[in-house]
Amino acid sequence: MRVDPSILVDRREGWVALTLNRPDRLNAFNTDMHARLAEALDAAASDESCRAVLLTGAGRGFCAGQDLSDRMQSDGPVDLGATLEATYNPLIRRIRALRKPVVCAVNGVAAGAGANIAFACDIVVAARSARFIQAFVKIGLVPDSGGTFFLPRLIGDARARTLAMLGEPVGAEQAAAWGLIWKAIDDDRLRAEADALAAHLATQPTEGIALIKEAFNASAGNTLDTQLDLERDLQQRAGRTSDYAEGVRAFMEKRVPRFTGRSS
Ligand code: LHQ
Repeated sequence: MRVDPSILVDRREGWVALTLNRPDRLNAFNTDMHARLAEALDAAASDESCRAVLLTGAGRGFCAGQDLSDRMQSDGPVDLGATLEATYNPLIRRIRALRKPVVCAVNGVAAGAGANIAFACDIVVAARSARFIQAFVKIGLVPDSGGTFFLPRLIGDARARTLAMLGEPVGAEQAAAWGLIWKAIDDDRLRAEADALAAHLATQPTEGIALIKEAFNASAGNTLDTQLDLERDLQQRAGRTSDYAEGVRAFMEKRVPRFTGRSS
C-alpha cells in the first residue's frame, strides 16, 4: 500500500511550499510529520536558492495540534515535557531561527499546537472560514509551542489569558482585527494570495529580511537601549550587503531593484 508523505514539498522559483498532509486527521502531528517537517525546514535553510517558505495544510484543516490518538496507544502516563523538548520546541525554534521569511497560509481550523505553530511564522494569512483554537484547556493542558509567549505579545494579556482558559475559537476576521494574524482572505483566494506573497518575498533582499527577523525575535526580551544597540549592529551588516547598494542605485535610477538576497 502506498502511503502519502505527511509533508508535501513543492519547490517553486526561489521559494518552497510545505504542506502538512494528514488531512483525515486535520493534519494533526505525529512523530513522522515532525521529522519530515524538520528535514524540509533544514533543507530550505541550507538551500541558497530558496528565499522564502510557505507553510499550509492539506484538506479542510490547517493543523489540529498533536495527534491525540498517538497518545492513547501509550502504556502508562506519558512525559509530555519530553515530547515538547523533542519535537514542538525544536520546530518553533527552527521557524524563528530560519533566515528566510516564513509565510503561513491557514487554510482551515488551527487548534492547539497547530495554532501556535502558525503564530510562530513571520506572516500569517488565513482563509475567512478558518478558526484558531487554544484547545489545550479542553484536555487539561497548557498552551505550548510558544502560545504563552506569542499570544500576550500579539493581542495583550486579557485576551490571551481568556482564550487560553476558555479554549473558545477565534475566527480569521476577528484574529486579523485583533492583530493575531496579518489578514483574512476569501477561502477561494487564499492559496493564490499566499503563493504571490511567497513569490514576492523570494525576490526581496533575503539577508535584510533575515536581519529584520533577528531584530523582531530579540525585541520581545530587550530593553529599548539594548534594542537600539542591536539595530545599530544589524544595520551595519545590512549596509554592507550588495542588496543595499542595489536598492539605493535602483531608487536613484527610478527602476525596480534586482536583489540577489545574499549576505555580502
Ligand atoms: C484528530 C485530531 C487530533 C487526532 C481532529 N488528533 N485526530 C503537545 C505535546 C504533547 C502532547 C499533547 O499535545 C501537545 C500539543 C497539542 O496540540 S494539545 C491539543 C491537541 N489538539 C486538540 O485538542 C484538538 C482536537 N480536535 C478538535 O478539537 C477538533 O477536531 C477541531 C476543533 C480541531 C475540529 O473540529 P471539527 O471540524 O468538528 O472536526 P472533527 O473533530 O470531526 O475532526 C475531523 C477528524 O479529525 C476526526 O476524525 P474522524 O475519524 O471522526 O473523521 C477527528 O477525530 C480527527 N482529529 N483533531 N488532534
